[in-house]
Amino acid sequence: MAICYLGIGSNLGDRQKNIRLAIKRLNNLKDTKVLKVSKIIETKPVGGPSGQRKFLNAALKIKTNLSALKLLRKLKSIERQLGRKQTVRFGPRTIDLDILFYNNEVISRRELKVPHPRIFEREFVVKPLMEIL
Ligand code: PH2
Ligand code: MG
Ligand code: MG
Repeated sequence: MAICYLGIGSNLGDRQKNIRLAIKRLNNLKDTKVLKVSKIIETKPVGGPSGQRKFLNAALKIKTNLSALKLLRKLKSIERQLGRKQTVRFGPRTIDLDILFYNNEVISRRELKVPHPRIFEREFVVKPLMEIL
């Protein structure tokens, strides 16, 4: 069983609903339970095209029997189910689910880097994360 911290964000559509639904889907994954959810905060977009809407961000603590890579695939699938389209880097998205930590593992693959390489330069990640750590 792994303890894992995730970042979640949305700045398209009904942001609150997207986040609530994503958490629900996550909790419904096999052998996965959401243990903690931080407060949801509104944050200024960092990077990406100018003029995009503010984000709602939060952090989650989960436990899971999925490997980090399997978890990543499930997160991508939830993102697609909630209507995420691939657009420009850091552009607007209905939902974004990022693995921040997976136990104490260090993973350096093309498709997945853990700990997430940009945690500490991003207040929208650090703030909710600190709350649940
Ligand atoms: N995610 C990004 C890029 N910029 N800015 C905010 N405020 N919140 C985010 O979740 C976010 C961002 C890439 O994933
Ligand atoms: Mg992200
Ligand atoms: Mg992402």
